[in-house]
Amino acid sequence: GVLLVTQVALYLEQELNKRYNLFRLWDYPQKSHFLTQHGASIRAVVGRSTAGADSELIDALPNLEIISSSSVGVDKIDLIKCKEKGIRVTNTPDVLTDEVADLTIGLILALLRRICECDRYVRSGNWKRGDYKLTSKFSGKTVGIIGLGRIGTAIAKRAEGFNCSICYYSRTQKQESKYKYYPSVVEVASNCDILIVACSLTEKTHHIINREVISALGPKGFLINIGRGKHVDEPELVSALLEGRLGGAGLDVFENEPHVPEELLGLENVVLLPHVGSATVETRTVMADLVLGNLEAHFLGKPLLTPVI
Ligand code: 8YV
Repeated sequence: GVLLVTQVALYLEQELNKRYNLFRLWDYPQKSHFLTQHGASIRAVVGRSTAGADSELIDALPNLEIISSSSVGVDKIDLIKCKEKGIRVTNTPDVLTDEVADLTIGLILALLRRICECDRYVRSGNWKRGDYKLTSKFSGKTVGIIGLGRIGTAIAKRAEGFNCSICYYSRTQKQESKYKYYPSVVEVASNCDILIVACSLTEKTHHIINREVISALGPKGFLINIGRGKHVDEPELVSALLEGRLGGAGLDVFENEPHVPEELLGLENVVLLPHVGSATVETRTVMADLVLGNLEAHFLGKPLLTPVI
């Protein structure tokens, strides 16, 4: 059996249902009851960024062989436990890189040029009462990127197209990169106009955007988060925005999705998106095919397409 731990694209769910004996965890209001009854028959778990497999779930599935996640981030999976137990884990890298990088540029432009607010201005009829206020230019600004991996690099390439200077922080300097490296996030924040979070979520990157970083970015700086909500100390971000200590924020992710801090809803200098970085028909379809491909490879005893471990 295959256990789906959260709702996924309909196409993926239908394909899983065609190929396997599929259990949907949400069909069982009493999770513990489901696990005692069916736990031993589950050989694979399918999840995504909203739900994976924690230590408790893994322990309840004695015959689990593989976890295939429809996401590049695997922060909801207990990788240490999987390694210990020899459980394989796969994700969906590369296929969503362009999509997330495109959305990041969209978020920057929406935030700096206030595109969403402009749209509301026209719809409300306010244009007839006078011109819209002036906004901020993107081209030529300095962009700081946290995490120069696949997605960070794709964002940098796009920002170069806008004549931006690029600097970055990552655990180690990338020798092959022409961008300016700073060995700390605070230094990047002090030296850029737009700070973008594009690293994976680990214990080390949890709250990597804290009060000190926000202060370094300052009242003219903009924060963009397309990583995970937990990269940012959200209460600190909210108070900095409310007190005018940060210029603005473009957020695709939040600490406690789908809950967004109430205080942000009334602010004009934020753009709030419902975690849609990879959410196009094209990309979600390729992601689904990769999830299915990994499961198929595993059950045929072939090498996994995109193994994490
Ligand atoms: C999605 C993501 O939210 O890939 C990731 O890590 O956060 C996104 O692509 C998602 O898991 C798609 O189902």
